[in-house]
Amino acid sequence: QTMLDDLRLALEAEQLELYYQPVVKIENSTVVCLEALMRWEHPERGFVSPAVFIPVAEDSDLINGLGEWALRKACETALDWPKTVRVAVNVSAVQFANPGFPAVVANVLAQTGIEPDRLELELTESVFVGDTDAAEKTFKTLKGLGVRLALDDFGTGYSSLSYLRSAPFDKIKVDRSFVTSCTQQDKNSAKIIAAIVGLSNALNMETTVEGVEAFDQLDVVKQNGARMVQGYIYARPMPAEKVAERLASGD
Ligand code: G
Ligand code: G
Ligand code: MN
Ligand code: NA
Repeated sequence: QTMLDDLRLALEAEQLELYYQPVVKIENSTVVCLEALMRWEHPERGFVSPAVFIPVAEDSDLINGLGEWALRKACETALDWPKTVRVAVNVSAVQFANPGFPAVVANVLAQTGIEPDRLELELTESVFVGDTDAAEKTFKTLKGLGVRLALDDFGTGYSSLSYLRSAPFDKIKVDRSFVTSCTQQDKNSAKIIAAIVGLSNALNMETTVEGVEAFDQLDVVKQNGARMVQGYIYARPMPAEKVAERLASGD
């Protein structure tokens, strides 16, 4: 039994789960959004990271079904939250390149009834690899549906500023590697964070800095202009029941 076979069965048997990690406004510690992250606990394999199984799914058409499941589940779950709180869903570049993807998003919006601007799709720069005309068309269609678009893991991979010129992003998510390395010794990472925040502001986009784990890191990113962060310092990804508790407790 290959991992792909097991993953197919897991999707059918509803053995996959979505965890949610808060994105927090530093100023008042309020949760503005939660990022959905897939979790898979297999009876024999144990916990398998999405960093392992997403690439397996991407090698087959399973990524489309898997992605659609996550979109629908995340939107259904977010309906229980205050309307001011958004939900972010990661979209694989393979899923994004499927011509049927915008229709899937439209269906999920219609079927769940969630306000489109409460759904944020997280895309990485890899969506631009390949047919860029097709990618731009998909971006336009998605914006037309009213959903928000975030550029994930910014600053790593094939970062090119031209992507920001050609695609209608609402938010940039600064890759956590900049936070990991922003210490007293390494002043460059902090300056890069400041520059990305400045760029993002100039383009009327929001910025979330990812991977903040410690108070000294929070101080540095705050001093460099960040207003929203996501990281273990506030919360680890948690099951939906915990999210409801946390949002109800008001912090
Ligand atoms: O939460 P964690 O660190 O385990 O996630 C590892 C990687 O898997 C991250 O890059 C994350 O974006 C990706 N990932 C998690 N959930 C999903 C999902 O639902 N869809 C896609 N495409 N990627 C996901
Ligand atoms: O979608 P993306 O590739 O950005 O996935 C974010 C990943 O980062 C998730 O797998 C999540 O579990 C992980 N993560 C979130 N906050 C932290 C953090 O503070 N530290 C570390 N090491 N990982 C984090
Ligand atoms: Mn993400
Ligand atoms: Na990221």
